[in-house]
Amino acid sequence: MLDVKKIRQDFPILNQKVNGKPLIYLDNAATSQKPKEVIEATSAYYSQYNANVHRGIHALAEKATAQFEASREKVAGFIGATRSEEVVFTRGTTESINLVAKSWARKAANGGHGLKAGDTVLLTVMEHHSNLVPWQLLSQEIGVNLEFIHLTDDGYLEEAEETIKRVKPKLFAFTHVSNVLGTINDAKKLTNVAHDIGAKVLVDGAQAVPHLPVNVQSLDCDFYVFSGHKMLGPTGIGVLYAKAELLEAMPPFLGGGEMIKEVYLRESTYKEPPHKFEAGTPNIAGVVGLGAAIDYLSGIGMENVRQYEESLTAYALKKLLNVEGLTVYGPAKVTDRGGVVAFNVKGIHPHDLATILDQEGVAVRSGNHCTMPLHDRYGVVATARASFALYNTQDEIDHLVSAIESAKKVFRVS
Ligand code: 7TS
Repeated sequence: MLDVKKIRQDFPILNQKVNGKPLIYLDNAATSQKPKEVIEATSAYYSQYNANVHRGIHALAEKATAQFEASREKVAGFIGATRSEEVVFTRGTTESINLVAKSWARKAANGGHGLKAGDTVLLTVMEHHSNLVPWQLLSQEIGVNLEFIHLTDDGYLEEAEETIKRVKPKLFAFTHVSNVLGTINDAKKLTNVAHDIGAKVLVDGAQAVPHLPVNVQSLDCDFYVFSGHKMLGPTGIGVLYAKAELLEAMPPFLGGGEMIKEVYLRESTYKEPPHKFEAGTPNIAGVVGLGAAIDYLSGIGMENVRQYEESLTAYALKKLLNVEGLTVYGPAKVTDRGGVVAFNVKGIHPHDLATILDQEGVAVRSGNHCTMPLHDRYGVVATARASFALYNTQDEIDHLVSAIESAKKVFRVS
């Protein structure tokens, strides 16, 4: 088990009052807080070795480049990639998915990769907008068909295997863990089924990598994407993992400095991956901070993180389901879900609920959480959502529940 008391001391932001009450931060699915190790690593870059990477040969530039590339190695090790060349730095999950949609998908000429009019992209109804809109844009531009795996009432993918076999997609893109239902999809099995019919697979790991052990080689997916800021790292930095042979065949995403070998007036040659996809000066401080976040998580161990968050989620589900008039969305079985609990309280709009919780120092998110189709599926416009991280405690969940009870009194909901 984790020493949560000790862990909490690493997160300076947690030690404060909000609206006169101790802060209880339960909005980790939106973004996590940062340990001092990450803050200090970012600050050390700016205060000790700020320089551009991959260009200068002076001492600071060499140190910055070494730290930058060391972070890439750390990311590769953390997700079990075979080589660090398979790790492309982006601004986040959203940019990583757009990179695949712009580069891989729009280029059918490269060794048979890519998509063309009439090809099918299979998605699911539980996707975050960032795994819907890029494919809608592609559909409007080149005429691919979009198909969807629907959801069961209890928050699972419905007839996933049958749908994959029936619609025979060229690409299947789905979330590893839902940011609303919490559902952990069986990414390995789904990837296997999709590969059997010849599809490529993209897994959105934004809510998985911060909370579960993830190994891309074991999953065998073609693309895996995630964001630094949800895994204790800085904002503005994310990752696209892709199998080496795919990256090699993909055309550049953005053009400019850093990504070229030789430039002539009318044409250029490009560097090998991953640099081919990293045009311009990158978010160096972000990359360094992400490396520190990975060191921090690795020091604790992702199995331990998962075990602790699972027990916290079990506790939260038990407590919340005892509140009269409260509906929880997603699987009842805690082993099938991450630390995300979306709910509604009868008679109180989630925005009103979140406002009252805020007055009690409890930070939750309310709204559609960038999943409008998912909310449509369950016939609600919005939900309130509590989402946990390794520094949350049972005591904080007790406060959440009593704050919900106070809100019910304010709104005279029995
Ligand atoms: N995919 C999933 C499953 C997500 O939860 C999010 C962000 C994204 C993609 C996009 O990540 P970004 O870092 O590129 O923005 N989810 C949320 C959320 O649930 N509340 O705020 C952001």
